[in-house]
Amino acid sequence: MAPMLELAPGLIHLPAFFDRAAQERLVDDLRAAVAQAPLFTPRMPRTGKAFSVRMTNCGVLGWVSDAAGGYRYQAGHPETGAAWAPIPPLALTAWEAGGYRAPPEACLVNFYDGGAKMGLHQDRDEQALDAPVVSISLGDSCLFRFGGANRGGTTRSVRLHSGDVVLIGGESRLCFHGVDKIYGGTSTLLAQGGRINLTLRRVSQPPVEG
Ligand code: MD3
Ligand code: FE
Repeated sequence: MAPMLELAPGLIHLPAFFDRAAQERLVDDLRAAVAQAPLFTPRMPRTGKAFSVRMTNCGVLGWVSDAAGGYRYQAGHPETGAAWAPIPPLALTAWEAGGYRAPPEACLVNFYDGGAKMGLHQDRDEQALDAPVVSISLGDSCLFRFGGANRGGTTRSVRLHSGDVVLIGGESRLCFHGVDKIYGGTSTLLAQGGRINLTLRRVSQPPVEG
């Protein structure tokens, strides 16, 4: 594993956290997760505009969005009602690097084809804002952009590669961020190309320790 890089206070990049064998095992687990709870196309609240990224989830809660219900976490698939598959055990090793006292409840799985992007946004649908969001990149590299906690400030860009982990906590937990570009043909992990990002999240405030 390469050394960690602190991109901003609380924003930690762990390049090559997962080796190739681990990346392949994660992809195998994700195939099973998609078989159980198929990819869906989320839609913006109110307008119903489709995201270019397709999604599924693992864990007891999954993040979903549609015109009528908006952004939310729920226990089942928005179209089939199926329960989400368990979070892959290897993904939990990246969560442990974040040092939070309770396990993640949700693992959002984003699938980017060559043309997909994600606009600048904050992750603020969780109650446990003291918990980091832990991101795992698989497949083609991307250009990731992040700024501060206010929209419209200056931003910086970083490339994320297959096997990289990013911990988004502390002062950076509410930073604006997005994915500007996928670099096609930069990884052989996924036979059809594209990029997968897993984000592990604690949604509810954990119970107080007894
Ligand atoms: C936040 N996903 O699903 S996660 C999302 O690559 C999402 O699919 C992106 O944003 C993706 O909500 C990015 C990783 C990440 C990396 C750096 C950040 C999130 C960050 C820096 C600041 C704030
Ligand atoms: Fe996000």
